Amino acid sequence: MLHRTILRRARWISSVTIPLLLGCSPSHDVGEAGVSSSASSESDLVTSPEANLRNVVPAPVSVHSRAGHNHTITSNTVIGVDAASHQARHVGEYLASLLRPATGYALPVLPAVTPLHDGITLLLRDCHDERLSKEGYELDVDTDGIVIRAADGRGLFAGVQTLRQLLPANIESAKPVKDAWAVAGAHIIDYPKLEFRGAMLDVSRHFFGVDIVKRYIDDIVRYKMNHLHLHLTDDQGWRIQIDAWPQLTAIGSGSDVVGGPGGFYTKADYQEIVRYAASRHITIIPEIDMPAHINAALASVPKLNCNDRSPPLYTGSNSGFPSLCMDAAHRDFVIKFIDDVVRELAKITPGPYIHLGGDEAQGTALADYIAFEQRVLPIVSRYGKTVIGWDPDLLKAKPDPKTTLIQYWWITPTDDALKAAAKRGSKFLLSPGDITYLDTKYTESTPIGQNWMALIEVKDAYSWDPATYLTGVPTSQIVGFEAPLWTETISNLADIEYMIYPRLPAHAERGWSPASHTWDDFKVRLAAQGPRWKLANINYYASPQVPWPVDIRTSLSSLKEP
Ligand code: TNX
Repeated sequence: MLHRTILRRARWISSVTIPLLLGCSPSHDVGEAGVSSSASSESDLVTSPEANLRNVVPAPVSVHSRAGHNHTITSNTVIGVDAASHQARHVGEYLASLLRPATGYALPVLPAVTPLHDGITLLLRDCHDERLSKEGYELDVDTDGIVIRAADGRGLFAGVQTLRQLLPANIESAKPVKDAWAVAGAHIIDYPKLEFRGAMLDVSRHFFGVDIVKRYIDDIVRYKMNHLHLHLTDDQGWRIQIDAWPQLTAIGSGSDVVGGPGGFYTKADYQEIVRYAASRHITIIPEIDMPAHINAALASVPKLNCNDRSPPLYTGSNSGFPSLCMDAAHRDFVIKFIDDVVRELAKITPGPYIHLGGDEAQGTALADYIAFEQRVLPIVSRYGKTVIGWDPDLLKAKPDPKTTLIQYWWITPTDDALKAAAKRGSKFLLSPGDITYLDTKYTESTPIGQNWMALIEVKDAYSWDPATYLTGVPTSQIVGFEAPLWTETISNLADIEYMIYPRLPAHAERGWSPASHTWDDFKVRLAAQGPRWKLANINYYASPQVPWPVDIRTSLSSLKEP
């Protein structure tokens, strides 16, 4: 495998609607034609309910307009939630919290059994249609009100994200604004193509506090993402409290990639993140990267080193040099250390996964790497979790497909090792570095970010289908995708948002929507998101590839370039 320092030198630059009749659909009339995805004019793009209906990202599976049946949210509107369900109530409260600031309306949340007059009603009901799945929903807008139906809180939550985009962009304002809060009459059926749609935030190279992580969660749920991977440890910092090894945070958290103050999450902080994520139907995946990318732990615990001496904290951007010591004198100590860390982390992580890294272990001999992984991967299973590990590295250890999910970050989708792993039954999470890496510069002149693997403009980010990306691996073995944000060059919220917008919505659509959508229809819908980001105070890269509406183009200079 090529190492990334070599790659740094040789850079690669590199609506159709589907009407469906679902078994659990209520019977009702829907409009004739599907809605095509191009706005007719730029002002239309920003304002009309019909344009909003055309411009949803990710594009829903099926959209039928009901012309003449628009519904307007007013000060009398109520939010109805399935009387029997906590989940529906939580989603209803969340919806109210989204709509109250801009509308200034009370929007009381009331129990409901059937759709409420002048209401936005969220109903759960038996729905055995496989296609609708747990995250699918149906959304009906009629003169009398709006109804979202789903089999699960996750589906209601996804439907709420769609409804948010059906409202005028002004709904993103934090302060009351005068607007006609009209939503186009419609019947929408929607569900995801792939079950795992994730983002990663590296909190080791730069540490980001709980509030920024919450904002990141709010950023990714707009586009129906459902997993957040936290890269909690690396050479530059250890970011999670472990009671059995207090040195990890007392020493190992005290710096970052540029020698800044660093920081860490207490268990209470981490649990607060997990709770906030769960309230938005996001699963948190914690990563403890090993046996390389481990200098912060080596700096904290001398006996993890073969010479029993801790190196200093590392403040550069190189990788691959350190390794946990696996010689006969240290092996048991190191395994006990890992067992403690995984046990404590598993206890505060309700999601099914723990990520053990495994990437770029150039400082570990291959035989030692294989022996290490074979010993360590089962620890995660013992604590009831599925391991995720980075590949191409981890496949060298032939991990058990039943207990390990392979996160593929390399850029050779025809790789024989992958095909062989697929034959053994492995499942894959896709993060090809030259497509999904959110720390990558858009162009040579992007002021932050890396360029060692590629330059990734928004069109490049949209130019793949995770379901069919790996040659010779059936779609049934692709769980989904994850877009990682490494943070060597990224140090604050404005930087984070500049790198994820607008590429994250591109990946989100590739993971959610039918593959038939094209860049040409996507770029128009993406453009319509710009005013929403601006109103939500989200910093973003105003890519020249996107036909942003005139009124935001003229005010782009007010956006902060990091
Ligand atoms: C590679 S990809 C890494 C990270 C870096 C990133 C920078 C992978 C699993 N490891 O450690 O932060 O490149 O682009």
